[in-house]
Amino acid sequence: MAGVSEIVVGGSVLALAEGDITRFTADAIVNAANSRLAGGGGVDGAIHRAGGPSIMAELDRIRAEIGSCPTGDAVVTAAGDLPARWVIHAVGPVYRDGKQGEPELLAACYRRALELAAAHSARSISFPAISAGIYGYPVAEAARIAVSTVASGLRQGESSVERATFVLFGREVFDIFAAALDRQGRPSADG
Ligand code: AR6
Repeated sequence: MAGVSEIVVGGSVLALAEGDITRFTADAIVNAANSRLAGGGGVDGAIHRAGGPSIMAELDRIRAEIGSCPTGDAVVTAAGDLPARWVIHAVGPVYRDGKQGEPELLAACYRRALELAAAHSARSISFPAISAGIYGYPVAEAARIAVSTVASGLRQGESSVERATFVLFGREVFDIFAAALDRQGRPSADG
């Protein structure tokens, strides 16, 4: 399935790319972190490996200050060796059955990441499919929430973000996001 790979929302571009987010240049890269901000596998492991130890050193300082980052929230560090200025460490929910507030928490962490990007005057931001790996969120549902939340954040128009890109690992996840973006881009979904 081809699907669309970008749409214009509120004067900004919402795009999809397939690949490794650590190789993708953007002002801000979003990490799928855990609330301990302790690093881990998946995209979190890749970001710390590629970005180098300065990112964890900064998270150590943040942890000393705030303890942990609640699910649905995010914190910002510099991006070390990554092709970016900031990493926004967003904490998505662990998926149980979808009735434990997971949709709201997933939407909250995308909204928060966009807010933090705007607070740092970022013009471009890249997102992974938060919660859709180790945290077990069904990908189609995670994609629908991700695309609609970021689209509505961009549509509000006061953001510095001119380009938001979902950088997706593997063709399968890309195609699922493409279907969600396609639905979002239709006039009826766009309001
Ligand atoms: N670039 C882009 N996407 C990636 C990359 C990459 N380099 N690597 C993996 N993905 P996950 P979660 C995709 O598991 O579900 C960690 O241990 C992956 O295929 O990284 O939010 C944290 O510390 C999937 O589609 O994040 C937390 O404890 C998506 O990124 C926990 O995992 C998200 O998968 C967070 O789990």
